[in-house]
Amino acid sequence: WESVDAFDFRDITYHRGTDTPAVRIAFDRPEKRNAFRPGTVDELSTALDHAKRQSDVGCVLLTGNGPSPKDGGWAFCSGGDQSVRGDDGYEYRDDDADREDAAEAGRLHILEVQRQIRHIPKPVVAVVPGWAVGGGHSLHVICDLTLASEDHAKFLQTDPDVASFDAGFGSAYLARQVGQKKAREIFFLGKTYDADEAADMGMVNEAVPHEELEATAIEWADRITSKSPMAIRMLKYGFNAADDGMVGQQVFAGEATRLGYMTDEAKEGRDAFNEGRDPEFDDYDWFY
Ligand code: 2NE
Repeated sequence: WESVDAFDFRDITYHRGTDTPAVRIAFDRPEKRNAFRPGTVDELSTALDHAKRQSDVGCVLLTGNGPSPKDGGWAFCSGGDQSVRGDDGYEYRDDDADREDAAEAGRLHILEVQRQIRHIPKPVVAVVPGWAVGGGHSLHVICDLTLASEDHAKFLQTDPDVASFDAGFGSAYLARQVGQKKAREIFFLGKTYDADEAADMGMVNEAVPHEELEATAIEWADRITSKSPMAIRMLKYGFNAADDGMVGQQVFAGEATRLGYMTDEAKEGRDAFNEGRDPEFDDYDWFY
């Protein structure tokens, strides 16, 4: 990996593969179990937007750095930082308040990041080295794939303990993955599951020994990026479409439009308009 020089992030790290056309975005607050505060979410959003625009990058690995220097604990992400939770969302406080773009109102813009992950035209893999909790659990749920450390990964929903509720993708999309009864168990009983249990119930793709986690993640990125970018993009949006309503249709249709524009038939439509003549579509078949 090499650091992406364009950014000077504080709460995340952002690297690009030297041999693999992938990026690695990592929460970097291990002493807080990688909880996110508003500035963390801003940085994550910026990195995801940058990754989206890199046409030579085909996969995003989202993970959490560790271990904690305080106690050696590992985390993917423990959700919203409760110490900066105000009365209407999460607030820019302390050194977070120095940010030029700090908003006055409480923020819940991790939900915007969920939509970024959902819509970025390349697979996002949650690489879970430790705790995935609350809003951090929801982040792994929305990622396209989840790879977890069989030694340290733990999955837990605390939303109702802190009077929060991800009633969107974090729960409803989770139910698509593990079934309604299990999803309700995860939220209503708040049990902790290890990586093997999470894999058995269908919300984790694979559990691997901790020391193999990053190497396996890179191997997955290599496999993904060896395939057709167009096919992977269309498949991601196809998988999304059924659950995303008209927005899912719109995103899928946008990519179909792009493919359509690449045809001679579409070029004829464009050229005819620009040349001020009637389009000549006789050479193009009515496929069946
Ligand atoms: C994550 C968990 C289960 C870890 O437990 P453990 O025993 O391994 O560690 P510990 O000692 O609890 O945590 C280590 C340090 O990290 C801080 C702790 O306060 C502690 O700090 P110190 O005492 O060492 O100073 N820490 C951990 N998680 C934090 C957090 N989320 N905010 C602030 N500090 C945190 C255990 O720590 C835990 O249950 N954490 C809370 C999980 C949680 O409830 N998250 C919020 C859910 S709501 C949400 O994320 C959300 C949403 O659902 C929708 C929109 C926006 C946000």
